[in-house]
Amino acid sequence: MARLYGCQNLPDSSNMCHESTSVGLKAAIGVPVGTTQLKDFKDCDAIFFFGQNVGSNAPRMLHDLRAARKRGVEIITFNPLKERGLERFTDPQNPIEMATGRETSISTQYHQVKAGGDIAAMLGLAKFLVEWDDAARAVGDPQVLDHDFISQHTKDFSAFADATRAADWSDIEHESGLSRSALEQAAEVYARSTAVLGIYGMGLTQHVRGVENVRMLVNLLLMRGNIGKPGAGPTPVRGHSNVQGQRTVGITEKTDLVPVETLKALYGFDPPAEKGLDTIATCRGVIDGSVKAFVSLGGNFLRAIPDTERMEAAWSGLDLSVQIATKLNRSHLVPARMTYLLPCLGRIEEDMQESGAQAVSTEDSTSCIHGSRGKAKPASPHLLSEPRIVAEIAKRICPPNDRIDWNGWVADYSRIRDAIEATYPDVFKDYNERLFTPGGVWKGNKASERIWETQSGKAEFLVPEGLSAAGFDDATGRFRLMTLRSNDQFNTTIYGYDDRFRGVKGTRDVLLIHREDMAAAGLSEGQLVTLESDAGDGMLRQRAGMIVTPYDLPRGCLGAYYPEANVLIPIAHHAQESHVPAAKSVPVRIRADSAPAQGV
Ligand SMILES: Nc1nc2c(c(=O)[nH]1)N[C@H]1C(S)=C(S)[C@@H](COP(=O)(O)OP(=O)(O)OC[C@H]3O[C@@H](n4cnc5c(=O)[nH]c(N)nc54)[C@H](O)[C@@H]3O)O[C@H]1N2
Ligand SMILES: Nc1nc2c(c(=O)[nH]1)N[C@H]1C(S)=C(S)[C@@H](COP(=O)(O)OP(=O)(O)OC[C@H]3O[C@@H](n4cnc5c(=O)[nH]c(N)nc54)[C@H](O)[C@@H]3O)O[C@H]1N2
Ligand SMILES: [Mo]
Repeated sequence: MARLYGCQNLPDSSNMCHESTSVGLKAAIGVPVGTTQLKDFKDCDAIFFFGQNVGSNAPRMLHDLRAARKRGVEIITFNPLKERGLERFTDPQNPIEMATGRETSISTQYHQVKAGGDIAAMLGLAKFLVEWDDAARAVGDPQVLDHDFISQHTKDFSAFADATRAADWSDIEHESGLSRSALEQAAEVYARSTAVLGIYGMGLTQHVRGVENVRMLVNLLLMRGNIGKPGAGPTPVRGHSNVQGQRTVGITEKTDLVPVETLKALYGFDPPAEKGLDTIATCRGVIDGSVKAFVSLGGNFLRAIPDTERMEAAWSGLDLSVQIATKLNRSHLVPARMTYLLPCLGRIEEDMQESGAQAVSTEDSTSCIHGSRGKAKPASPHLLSEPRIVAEIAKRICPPNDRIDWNGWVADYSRIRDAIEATYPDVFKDYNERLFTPGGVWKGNKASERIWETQSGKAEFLVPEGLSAAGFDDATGRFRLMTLRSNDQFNTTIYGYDDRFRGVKGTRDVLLIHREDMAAAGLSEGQLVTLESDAGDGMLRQRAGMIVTPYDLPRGCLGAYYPEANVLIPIAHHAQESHVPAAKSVPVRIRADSAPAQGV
């Protein structure tokens, strides 16, 4: 509908999430997604785990981690916070563990890296490896790096190796917040492991240098050939059930990712040639008035994006807001000049169309595509499905096109899948026949076969520009704020006020702070403070009534909950290449509240 209408302004949740992965992995190894599958958990002998809170946000993976641990796999974690699920796990399906309270400890090493300190930490690991390798080769000992792989498959290794040799240990220690000896312990594990998974989440992607974070992880993996063999490879943990799949079928603002010629041939129209708007560009467009209308297919845009107050104020300037959703949310309460709330069926609900009950499909983090058929009775007989709503809008706004059978697509979704297959024949061969394959249909992944669809045809090392991913300088009184999810929320939907693994109860207005930073700032536990953005753009952004809560995290770093803290993030504070809002290192200052804030 968007392309026929003539625009590909398709901002989506991926723009706020793993776009740093899509950009970074594509440039480095030629695929925008992870190279691993679930079976790789059974073949790895070490896991390097960066910035993902598995216990709350990907709990099913705890079983794979636990099984790996039981096999003796080393799990080396880098996270500013001691996340409970990464420390230890009691298997709810194991009667003995449940009855005895026995736990499996998960991480074998836990490194509380500074927020934004991962480039430095990974450079430290790489420096050890290069230096050990230099020394070993000088005396004819077995090499530490996989030089066969490096010379056959990669580009720019020597520039990267030189950068590690030149890096200064005191800078690495300062920027990572980790000691040289701690990094040495981690590097030793990496050097002796033969198959390493590099797992990561928002702790790497949501930084000004989030793309470099991802590419540093790839650098590390490439050094010992840890891509394209069993048990090894970059493993981004995605969020929404179909956030990866929607990209695969063309939801993108980037023309070069669209099969323009195929669309032309199939449907006889000229798809837009110019780049569309991503999430950040959309925010800017709403503020400057160049965006006139917003159609939302799911999500809670106004709550998920940065700069909440500015964006809510600008929203009323839109001519039109159309919100297609399964549940009411905050974005629905902020009207444009004309607003439509269109409730729709959800994926678990039965979706009856002319040809019978319909199925949809999703793609998971491991590039497996699964069919999904709703079984629950719809909340109301009046609910329409998403394809129906989109088709009805499209019929009214798109230029007539006799090659497009909107009604036929809605009557039978397998015909939409036929069209997807025709558009992407390699990925979606025999799509309908294979839809319900047990375990899903693996989409295939060229990098996992060591075929590199990059500019150079090789996997590319990157020399990072600097050691900090934060994108701003440290200054007295300036902190790095991480905006986090609690256990009792799913993104912008808050289910409860407890965060049980972190020991937070009854409120979300907490400010997690190191005890010594608290003392140094003259604050006391339980005191109310205001957080103020320190972006230096002259705009006042603040959140009052935050409860000072001493916590085990690195000095200079703070934690608060998303989405409440989004008011503090300037729109301009985003990953350079991917435009992911840099929600894991926001420059802020703390001001003591004179009077208790309202509502606390
Ligand atoms: N229950 C539940 N599950 C979810 C979601 C939810 O809201 N609730 N959301 C879904 C979605 S859309 C997504 S994208 C995923 C998100 O899942 P995660 O990727 O786990 O995202 P966050 O909860 O934001 O937490 C990021 C983690 O990174 C750490 N971190 C912060 N800054 C840094 C840093 O600079 N370096 C390192 N190494 N670590 C850092 C934090 O301490 C935290 O443990 O979860 C998905 N699953
Ligand atoms: N500060 C900060 N900001 C962040 C993040 C962070 O870590 N820190 N994380 C970012 C990330 S990773 C993400 S993914 C985004 C999430 O941003 P969004 O995707 O915008 O937020 P959600 O809360 O997942 O959206 C949930 C809403 O989607 C609708 N919905 C649910 N299911 C369906 C469906 O099947 N169909 C339709 N049509 N509607 C449905 C419901 O109305 C529900 O209220 O937030 C981003 N924002
Ligand atoms: Mo996400």
